[in-house]
Amino acid sequence: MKILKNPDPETWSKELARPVQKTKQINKTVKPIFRKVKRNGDKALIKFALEYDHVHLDQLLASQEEIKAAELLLSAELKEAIQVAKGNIERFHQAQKSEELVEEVMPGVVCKRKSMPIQKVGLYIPGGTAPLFSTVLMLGVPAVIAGCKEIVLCTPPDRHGEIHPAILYTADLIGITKIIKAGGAQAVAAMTFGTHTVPKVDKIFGPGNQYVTAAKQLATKYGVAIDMPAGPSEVLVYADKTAVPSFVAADLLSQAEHGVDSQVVLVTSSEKFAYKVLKEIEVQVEELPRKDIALKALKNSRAVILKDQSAALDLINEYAPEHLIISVANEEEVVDAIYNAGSIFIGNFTPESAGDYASGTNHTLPTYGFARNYSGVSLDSFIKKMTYQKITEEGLKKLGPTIEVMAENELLDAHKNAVSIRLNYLKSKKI
Ligand code: HSO
Ligand code: ZN
Repeated sequence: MKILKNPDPETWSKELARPVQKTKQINKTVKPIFRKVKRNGDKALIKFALEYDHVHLDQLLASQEEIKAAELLLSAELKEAIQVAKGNIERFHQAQKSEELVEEVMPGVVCKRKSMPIQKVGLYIPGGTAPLFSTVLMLGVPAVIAGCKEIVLCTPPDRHGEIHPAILYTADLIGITKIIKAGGAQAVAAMTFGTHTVPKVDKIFGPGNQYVTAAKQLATKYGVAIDMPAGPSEVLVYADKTAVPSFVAADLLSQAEHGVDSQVVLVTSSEKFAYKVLKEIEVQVEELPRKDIALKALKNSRAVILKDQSAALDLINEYAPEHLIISVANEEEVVDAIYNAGSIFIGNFTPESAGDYASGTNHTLPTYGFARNYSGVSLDSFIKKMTYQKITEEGLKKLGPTIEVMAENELLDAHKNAVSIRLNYLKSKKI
């Protein structure tokens, strides 16, 4: 982890640049995959499973027997943990429901706004080195609460053609029945175009490797929406002497273990504190099964010493971290000064892992500085808002002339006529 002492603001963006993504090369692979899935549907998915997952699949859809069997493979302890997490995530996302809005803006002119679920959604759950069953909760729970009509989940099978039992169990617990054994860009392509087994969806959610990310971007070219441009996990910890070095080290490592291209950042006013954290990292990383990954991620990572708090706040807002942990004495003041962060964790006893798994907030968050202009996933991500209006005769008499003069000045006479024709009718009716 490189240490930066009071770096000049001019150098911040360069010094804290995230690892670059090789998008050009990746798109070269992803585009033909899209073409083949579009043309050959299920057959292409089976072929790609053989090529990339090294398994021959007879069935792409996970069977009810497989789903039920998964439950028997999990410990009671894990099942209970998943249920507790599900309860909290449900509670927080249920609370995000908003009332229908009705406003009579003028006598006889009533406007309404109402939430409508996106009808068909696709959830991508990565397999590979870490089976992210927690992501099934983070995407599935709000999709169900929103009332999405069709929820399809794609996840890559292992070499035996199986899906991790915790992913199957969690999906089943939420009520997701369409679980497809497909991973990578081909899964995203299948949800984009639809195949015999995979329904075409309106919006695709979920994290994934660079191929999945590129595929999601490509899906938008075909009219499919995506949750956000996703990148590797990251955390920024802002800590002073009231923080605990071993806690901070553990938090930094918790995101460093996600992937070699993850980035973690420590910002602190005290150089001594920074060294204590670095020492703790050295000790703790030794014990991690994913030590090699974490060590590589630490190479992309920085400890920034900034004596001046207002400079530290500027740096955090400029960096716009996916996760921000605030462990300082004047935490409230600092929290209020942050306007760019995906999700904020406050105080010494709020590890970021809490939000990753079980506290209730969503862990699908904007990375790569996108916290500047994107929100994390929430109930809103599965909803669109529709507006309605009803104008009475009286209402049109009042509002009509306003519309007429505006239309006339935009040189759109047909627009004007749509009002005038009615006003004339009302006038003649009166006589
Ligand atoms: N920190 C990840 C989410 C996750 N962590 C899943 C553990 N499991 C992205 O925010
Ligand atoms: Zn995590």
